[in-house]
This record gives sequence, structure tokens and C-alpha cells, in this order.
Amino acid sequence: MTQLLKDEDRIFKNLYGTQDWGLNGARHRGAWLGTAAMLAQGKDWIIDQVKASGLRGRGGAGFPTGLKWSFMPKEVGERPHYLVVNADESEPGTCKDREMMRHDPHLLIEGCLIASFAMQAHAAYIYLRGEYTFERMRLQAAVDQAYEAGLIGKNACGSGWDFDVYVHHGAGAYICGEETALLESLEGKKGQPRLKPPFPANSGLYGCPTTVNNVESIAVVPTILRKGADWFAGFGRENNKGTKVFSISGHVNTPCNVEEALSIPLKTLIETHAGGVRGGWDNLKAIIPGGSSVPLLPKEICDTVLMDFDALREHQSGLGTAAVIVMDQSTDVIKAIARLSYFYKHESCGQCTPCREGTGWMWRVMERMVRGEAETAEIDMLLDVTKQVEGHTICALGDAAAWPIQGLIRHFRHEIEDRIDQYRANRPVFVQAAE
Ligand code: L3W
Ligand code: SF4
Repeated sequence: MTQLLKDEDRIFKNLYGTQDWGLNGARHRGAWLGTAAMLAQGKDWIIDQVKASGLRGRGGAGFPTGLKWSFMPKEVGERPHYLVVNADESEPGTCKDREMMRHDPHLLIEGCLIASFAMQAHAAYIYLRGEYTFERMRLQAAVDQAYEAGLIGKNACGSGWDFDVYVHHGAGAYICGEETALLESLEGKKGQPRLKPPFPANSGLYGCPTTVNNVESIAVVPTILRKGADWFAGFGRENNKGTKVFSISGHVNTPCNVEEALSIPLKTLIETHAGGVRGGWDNLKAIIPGGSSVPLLPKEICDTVLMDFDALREHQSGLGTAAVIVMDQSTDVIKAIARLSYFYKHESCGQCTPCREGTGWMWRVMERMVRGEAETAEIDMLLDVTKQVEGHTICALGDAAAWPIQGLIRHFRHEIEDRIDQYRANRPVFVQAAE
């Protein structure tokens, strides 16, 4: 029997905006409580706590957060250190950071102070997705409140640490969610990914040591420190610890964002929080479990799979941003994946050949697969092209364009073949007129 998360264990207590988003409301919910005392324990203590909590990055890659922080140089030399918060939330299906910034912005600002102090950064930049105008205004208002209350700025929280927060608005390009493209864009340049290494911890914003973390990764830190690393590590299972905000959309009765423990069974997550699949669980066809970049899974796997990094990886998918996109039996899965192929073609920055050419090529073949106007042999050719793109590009967008197609072929090859057969059976036959 799965233990569901209790309300008192939810970090985001105002996820649905039913309470005051401002400083009074945030304080009432526990934010900014004991922040100076946490800083007084020192940067090593903070990083050790985050490591002990088992927190892994909540933006898609799941990289251990404490470990990432420890990559920053131990002491500040001539180059200042920076924290950059990736709030360029653009992964199709994902809308969790938006709700955190709308309704609980102080948790993020407090997290920025703690994380920046731990990495000896005097400034944090929060880079928001271009379309998030309301969230920018809300976040800026919360930042202003925090300055006014002395929580950030000179001698933040009376800690002796000077700390500034800058809210920066992107211009609406998906690729700027890739951390190095984001840094380029923040520097005022065209948002194109950089080759890694060097990683941002060595050479990030303006060539200085920088850590880029997702909104959720930073916003959970104050509560982890307040309640203890063990408390957070008590949820989920080994290597997949803590709570997580899931965005559930598609063919469910009540789409929602919900915070649950990692490793919750996918079926329980949907039936408990999203009102179940439209028409009942048996009407399920497939689910994309972690945002559009990870491969979809057929119902047989969804029946039992756990929602965490390792369980989904075992099934050749991933937790990604934990955006669960549900598709019922009425879905044309070939068309759904072809639409994603168009998205990646459109969002490719074009600087490396396998991605620039490959995304367009894959999309065009996918469109023919949708209509059934392909040869059966082209399915393997398409699969081969996805393998040529995967792992051969500067950033993960190439992988993200390849993986959904690989998932489709892995689990729904028969549908593609049936579509081709159907087209062949129905296509008009032209008989050459006799002389
Ligand atoms: C120092 C090393 N730092 C790794 C750091 C690296 C980065 C983090 C993870 O892609 C995924 C992608 C999307 N020294 C290091 C090191 N780091 N080795 O660790 O790096 P990486 O390369 O594994 O991933 P990434 O490039 O950050 C992110 C997937 O997420 N995704 C989409 C996400 C979309 C959103 C959104 O809309 N908000 O986040 C969904 O699955 O495909 O695979 O910081 O520097 N040796
Ligand atoms: Fe640009 Fe695509 Fe290359 Fe990433 S993989 S750098 S998006 S062309």
C-alpha cells in the first residue's frame, strides 16, 4: 500500500494560490524562519545537508544538487561567483515552476540566498521564460518585499552577507533553458549552447564560476534545512529521495500540479490526484512520464512503474521534469510524436549539423509516417537516424528530438506498420491505358 504524502509534509503549501503569496503569507507558512541561523552554520554545513538530503536536480537531468554546488571553487578569487536560477520553463507539459513563482515566490528567494551563500555568490540571477510576464511581475514584487524587509541586500537577514537578486526576462526560445544557452542569453548574446566542458562551475556567467539550478531545486532547500536532511531523505527510495512536484496533463479528468513523494506508482499518482484517466484506466494508451523529451511508455509499463529517476530509466524513459502527459485510446500516437518532432525542429538553434539537419529530416519522415506514405523499411532507417543524432550534438536538444521517436518505434512499431499497410491497401492504382 503506497503511503501518500501528508499535507504537513508538502513544501509548497500554496501551490494552488489559495493563500497570500506575499511576505506575510510566506512567513505564516514558515518561510524566512531561522535563515540567519542556517547561514551562521557555515557554507560547508549547508552543502553537506543538501548532499545528505539526496536532492537531485529538478529541471530534467537529476544531477545531485549538493555535488554540483561542491564543484564551485572553495574560495573566491579574482572572479566573482554567481548563482543562476533556470526559470525558463518550456518543456512541453511542464508548468510547475510557474506555480511556485506565482504563489510561493519567497521560498525561491530564500533558497537563492542560502544557495548563494553556500557557494559564496553575492548575486543570483533568475532567468524567466519569455511568456512568464505575470510571474516576473509577481517575483519582482516579492524580491522588492525581501529587500524592504532586509532579508536580502546589504547584510541579508543580519547575517553580514551582502546579496542581490536580479530577475531577468527571456525572449521565448526553448533552447535558452539549456544552461549554457541561458548564460549566453543573460550576457546579452544570441542564446546558443556552449560546448561543455568547461562546465559553468569553472566558466559560467561572464566566464566566472557559476551554478545553474532549476527553480524547484532551489526553492526546496530552505525547508530541507529547516526540517532536516533526514526528513527529506525519508521520502522516496534509495537514490531517488524527497518530494517532487508533478504536472499531470492530457486525457485525465482533473489535470493538476501536485507535490508527492518520489517513487509513487504512476497509476496511483494519476488516480489519486488527477481524477484518473478519461474513460477509466483501461482506456489508457500511453504516457509520457517526464516532459516531451523522454520516451513515451505503453499502458503495460504504466500499470506498475514507479515515478522516479531509476525506475523510469530501467524502462528506457526518464523522470525529466516530471511532467506526466496522459494519452487515452483515442490518441494517434504517431501524430502526437510527429508534433513533438516539429517542435524540436522549430526550436533547434541550428549551430550543429546533426541537430539542424536531423531534426528537420526526422520531422519530415514522421509526417509521412502519420499519413502512412512510407516504406516499412524506412522505420529502421528513421531509427538509425535518431541514433546518428543522439549523443552527437553540442547540447541535449538533439537527444530530446531523438528519444520520443525511439520510444514510439520501440512500443508502437506495429501502429506505424499498420498505417503503412492501410495506406498501401487504399491508395489508388493507376493502370496504364493500352496504346
Ligand atoms: C561539473 C561535471 N558540472 C554535469 C552539471 C551540468 C548541468 C547538470 C546536468 O540537460 C536534461 C536534458 C533534457 N562537472 C558535470 C557537471 N554537470 N557533469 O550537471 O547536466 P546534464 O548534461 O546531464 O544535463 P543538462 O544539459 O542540464 C537537462 C531534459 O533535461 N529535459 C528538459 C528539461 C526542460 C526543463 C524546463 O523546461 N524547465 O528543464 C527533460 O527531460 O532533455 O536531458 O548543470 O553543468 N563533470
Ligand atoms: Fe543547437 Fe541543436 Fe546543436 Fe543544441 S543540439 S546546440 S539546439 S543545433
